[in-house]
Amino acid sequence: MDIVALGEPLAEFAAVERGSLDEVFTFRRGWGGDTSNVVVAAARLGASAGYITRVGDDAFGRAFLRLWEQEGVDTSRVVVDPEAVTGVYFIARSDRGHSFTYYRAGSAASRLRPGDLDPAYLSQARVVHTSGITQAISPTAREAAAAAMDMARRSGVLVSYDLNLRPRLAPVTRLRALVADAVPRADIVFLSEEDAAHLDDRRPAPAVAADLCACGPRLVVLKRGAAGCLVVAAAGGRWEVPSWPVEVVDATGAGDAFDAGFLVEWLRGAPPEAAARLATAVGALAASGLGAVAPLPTRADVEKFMAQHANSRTKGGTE
Ligand code: KDG
Repeated sequence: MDIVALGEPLAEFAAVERGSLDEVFTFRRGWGGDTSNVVVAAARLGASAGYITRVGDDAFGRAFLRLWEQEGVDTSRVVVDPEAVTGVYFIARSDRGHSFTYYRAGSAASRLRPGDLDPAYLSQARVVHTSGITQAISPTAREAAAAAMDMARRSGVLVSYDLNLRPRLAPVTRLRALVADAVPRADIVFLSEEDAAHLDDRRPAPAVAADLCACGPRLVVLKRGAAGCLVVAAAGGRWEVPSWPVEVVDATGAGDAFDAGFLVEWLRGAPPEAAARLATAVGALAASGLGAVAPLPTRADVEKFMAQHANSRTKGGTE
C-alpha cells in the first residue's frame, strides 16, 4: 500500500452562506479530518491508501466507512467503537478565510490507542502519515501516533508528518512539545505559514522550516498559500515553487490535498521540485470548491489543470 494514515475523521458541515457561525443557516454535509482528507486525496490521485482510526457506531461513522470504500481506501483497520461518537465540525467562511468549530471531545477517534496498531499492516506501507491534530486529540492518540511512527521507522517505511497546529485543541506550548516529539521521527514534514508562526512568531517561516529540517527529516515542505511553497532538503537544496491561478472558495483541506499530491508524486520517483509543482496544483483545485473532500481532484483533473495553466502560473491561492 502506498500511504497509510492515522488520525481522526470529522463529519463536516460547511456553511453555504458567508458569515459567522451564529449567523448562518445553511450547511452542506461533507467529510473532513486532516488525515482522512490525505488518504482520500491520495486515492483520487491513483495511489493505494489505508486508514487507521475509530468511528462511532452511528450515522456519520457509517457514512465515513462508505466514503472510504467508495474511494478505494482500505478500511480493514478502522475500529467501530460503540462507546463513543464520530466527531463533527462546522466551517464558517468570511473575508478573512475560514474558521472551524469542533464537537469532538471524547470522540471515538480520541480513543485511538497503540493497541489499535498492527505492525504488519504498517510495515507493508510505503509511507505512514500522521499529524499534530492526531497527537493533540488525546493522550492515547498521541501515544498511538508515536508508536506508529516508530513501528514504521523500524520497518524502513517512510514517515510523513504534518504539523497542522490547532490551538483550539491544546495550548501552543503543548503543541510545540508535540512537534518536538514528532519531527525527529519523520522523514518528511509539512507545515503551513500559520504553523510556523505558532512555533516561532519572531522568525520568518522559511527559517522555521530550515530549523525543523535540522532536527532529522530529509525534507521539510512549507506551504505558503497564494505564494506557493518552499521545499528544504537536509542533504542540501531549496526549491521555491509558485502557486496556480485559482479562485479560492474554501481553503479547508487544501493543505491536506497538497500533502497527498506531494507524497504520491514523490513515491512515483519525482524529484522534490516536481512533487511540489503537482502538490500546489492539487491544493489549488481543492481550494476551488466547498468543503475538504468534494473538490479533491483526480490525476486526470490535475494534469488537465496544469496543462491549461502551464504558461500562466501566478500567485494563486492554496492553503
Ligand atoms: O485540514 C483540514 C482539517 O483541519 C479539517 O478537515 C478538520 O481535521 C480537521 C481539524 O481537526 O481541524
